[in-house]
Amino acid sequence: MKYRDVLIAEITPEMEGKEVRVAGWVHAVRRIGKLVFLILRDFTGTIQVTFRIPKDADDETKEKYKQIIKLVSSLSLESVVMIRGVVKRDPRAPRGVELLGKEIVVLNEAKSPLPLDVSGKVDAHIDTRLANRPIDLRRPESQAVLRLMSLATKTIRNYLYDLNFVEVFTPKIIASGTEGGAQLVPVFYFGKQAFLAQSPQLYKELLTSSLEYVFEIGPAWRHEESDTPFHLAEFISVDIEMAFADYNDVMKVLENVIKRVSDAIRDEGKRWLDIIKHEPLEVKLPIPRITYKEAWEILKNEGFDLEPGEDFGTPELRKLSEVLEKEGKTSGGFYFIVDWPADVRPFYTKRGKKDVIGGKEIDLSESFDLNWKHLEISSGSTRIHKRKELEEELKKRGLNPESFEWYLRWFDYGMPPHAGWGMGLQRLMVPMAGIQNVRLASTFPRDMKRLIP
Ligand code: AMO
Repeated sequence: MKYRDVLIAEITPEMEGKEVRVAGWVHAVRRIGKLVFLILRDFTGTIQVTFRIPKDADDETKEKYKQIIKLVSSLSLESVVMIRGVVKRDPRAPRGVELLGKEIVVLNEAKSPLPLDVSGKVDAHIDTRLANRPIDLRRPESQAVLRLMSLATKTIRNYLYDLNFVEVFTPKIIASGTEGGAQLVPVFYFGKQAFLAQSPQLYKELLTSSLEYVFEIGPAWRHEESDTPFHLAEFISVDIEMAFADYNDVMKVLENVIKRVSDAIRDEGKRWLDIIKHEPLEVKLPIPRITYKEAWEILKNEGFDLEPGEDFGTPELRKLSEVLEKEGKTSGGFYFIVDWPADVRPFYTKRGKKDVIGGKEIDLSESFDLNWKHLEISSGSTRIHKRKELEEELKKRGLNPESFEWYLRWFDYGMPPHAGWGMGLQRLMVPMAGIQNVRLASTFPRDMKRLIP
C-alpha cells in the first residue's frame, strides 16, 4: 500500500484541485451536522481534512460518504490513518489550505482514553510525561527539544569535520574507571568484572598518537546517586582530543562549538524555538575566562566558607555566575573557570603553575570548566603525556598503576602532547532549548528511578 505521496507541510494553496495521499495521526475530530472535520498530524505539522457529501452525488456515492463520515466521527484520538483527499484553498485555515476527504483507511486504531494528552491543552507532570514518553514525544513541544538537539549534533559534527577531526567510536565496556571509582556501573563480561564507560577518556587519548584529532559523540554511564534535574545515569558525551595542543587550543575549539550551535539554533532552529517559545542565546567570542583563584576570592568575599583548593558546588556556582553576569563577564550566560587546583581534577590532568590562594600554596593544573550560569556544561584540560608523571598521579590518588598498565604502556612509544574536553549533550540543551531538566533532552532517560520505558 502506498501510504503517502506528500508530507503535510508540503501541501500548499497552489496545489488546489490536486489529489494527494497523506498519513499520520488523528489529532482531533469535530462533527458539525453532516460535516466532520479531522485534524491530521504528521511530523511536519497538521492539516484539516473535511468530509462532506458532494452536492451532485448519486445515491451510491451518498451512501459511501455517509459511511465514511460515520467512521471518522467515531475515530479515537491518535489512531493512525491514511487519507486520500483533494487540496482546497481555505484562507481561514492556518496555512491557507485544507483537504476534502475522499477516502480514509484506518491503519491502527488507538485505545481510548490516552494515558497522556497529546494536544498540549493539559499540562502533565514530568514524571507522567517520561512514563509515557512514546506518546509525550508526539507533542510538538517535546519533539522540538530533540529536533534542536539533532541540529546541535549536526552542527558540532560539521564543524569538527571542517577542522580535520575524525569521528571515532571507542569501546563502551571497559576494565577500569577514569573519573573517580564511585560512579562506575559494573557489568559481567565473560565471567570477569567490567564496567560501562564513564567517558571515552583513556581511549581518545591513545588515539591522538595515531589519528591525532579525534572526536566521539556517544553514551557514557555514571551511577549518579544524586537525583537532580541535571544528572543522568546515561548521558551523551561529546568528546574531543587533539595532539600537539594544550588547554588553550581546545578551549578555542569549544567556544567556537558553542557559538556555532547557538547561531544554528537561532537561524535554522527558529521553527522549533517558536514552538517552545525560547529566546535564542547571543554568544559573542571570546567567552570570558576567570581563574579558579579569582572565582575563589569572589566567593570568599560573598561570605562562602571555602578551604583554599576546594571544589565548588551548585550554591557556589549560582552565586559566582550571578556576580559575573552583573559585571558583564559572561557571554550568553557562558564563562570559563580555568587553572583548577590539581588535586580536584582527574589523574590524567597536566599540572600547571603554583599559586597562593587564601594564604596557602596550591598546585594548579592546565584545566577548565565551561559553565552556563550554575551548570557545568563541559570540562577539559591539557593531559600528561609522560608515563612517569601519570604513575605518580595515580599513586597520589590511591590508584594502582598496574591496573592502568594497558593504557600506560603506550606512553613509552611516542605519545604526543595532547589536550581535550568532554561535554554533556543533554546539559548543552539546557541553555540552547531552555529546558529545566536534562531528561527532556533524552529520548528515554536513564536515571536512579528509570529503566523503562
Ligand atoms: P566530566 O566528568 O566533567 O569530564 O564530564 C564531562 C561533561 O559531561 C557531562 N556530565 C553529565 N551529564 C549528565 N549527567 C551526568 N551524570 C553527567 N556527568 C557528566 C557534563 C560534564 O561537564 N573525561 C572528562 C572530560 C575531558 O577532560 O575530556 C570527563 O568526563 O556536561
